[in-house]
Amino acid sequence: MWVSPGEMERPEAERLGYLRVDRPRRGSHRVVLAVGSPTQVLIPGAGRRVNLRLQGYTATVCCGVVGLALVGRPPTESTGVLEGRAVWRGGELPTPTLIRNTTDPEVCGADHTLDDLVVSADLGVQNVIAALVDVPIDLVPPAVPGRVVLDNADCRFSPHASVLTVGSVIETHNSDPTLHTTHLYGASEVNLALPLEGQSVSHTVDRPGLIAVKCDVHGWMSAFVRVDEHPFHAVSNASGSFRIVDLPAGDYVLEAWHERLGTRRREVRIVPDETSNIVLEFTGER
Ligand SMILES: [Cu+2]
Repeated sequence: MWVSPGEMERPEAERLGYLRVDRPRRGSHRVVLAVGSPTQVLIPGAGRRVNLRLQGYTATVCCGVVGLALVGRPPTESTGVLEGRAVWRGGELPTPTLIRNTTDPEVCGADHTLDDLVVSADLGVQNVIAALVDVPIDLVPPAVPGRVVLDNADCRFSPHASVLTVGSVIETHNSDPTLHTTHLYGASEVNLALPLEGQSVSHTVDRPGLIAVKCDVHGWMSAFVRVDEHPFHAVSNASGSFRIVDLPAGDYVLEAWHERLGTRRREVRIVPDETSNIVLEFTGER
């Protein structure tokens, strides 16, 4: 993309994040784009013709640029949709691990499962977390923090698997008349105690990665949260299906992870205004 000076006034550039080139000089040189998630680069008035071309994480700057500002992806960029389904291809239908419970049985009941492998009658695998990996930073839209309510209900975490972007909030809630803790391990580490029924506690996730969630009181309670810098991720539902929308057209690698069945990586191609489909097969071999 080539742009000319004067497309943005300096105050606007500073509001969006101004990256100064300290020693502008004639001729071409490269600048690392250190802020934001840019795909469009606008040059505040430099008093002369300025050309700039995005090359991934760097920009090539010509002719004495004094600075540049970065803005988000234009809304007109071509996008597509990815629909997928996680299926069991490992033979006999598996079942979640059963737990005989002796902790708070009057509240939690006597039997539980780890919710660690839920397969539908037509072989769809639930709770597979699918996400694009190595997404170029210039294709990541401006962050929109989200929220997941992680309910401690009937001595289970719900939802069992979820996805968030960096800066989002995990709001854990206790729907049971007993003490639960929401203990996060991995990309975010904190132990949130919920001694009272009806209580909620919030925690902001500030790093990408996988978070394993456990309750210190009830060992069978578990959940997983994947945090990404981008919103191109989803969790398979009860029929094994997932859908990711607003994907910039292009070729990507999709990573699908399941707590018992392991990881699958597949290449996917996103075509503008079309829906791409993918089937992820799990056989029980990690
Ligand atoms: Cu608990």
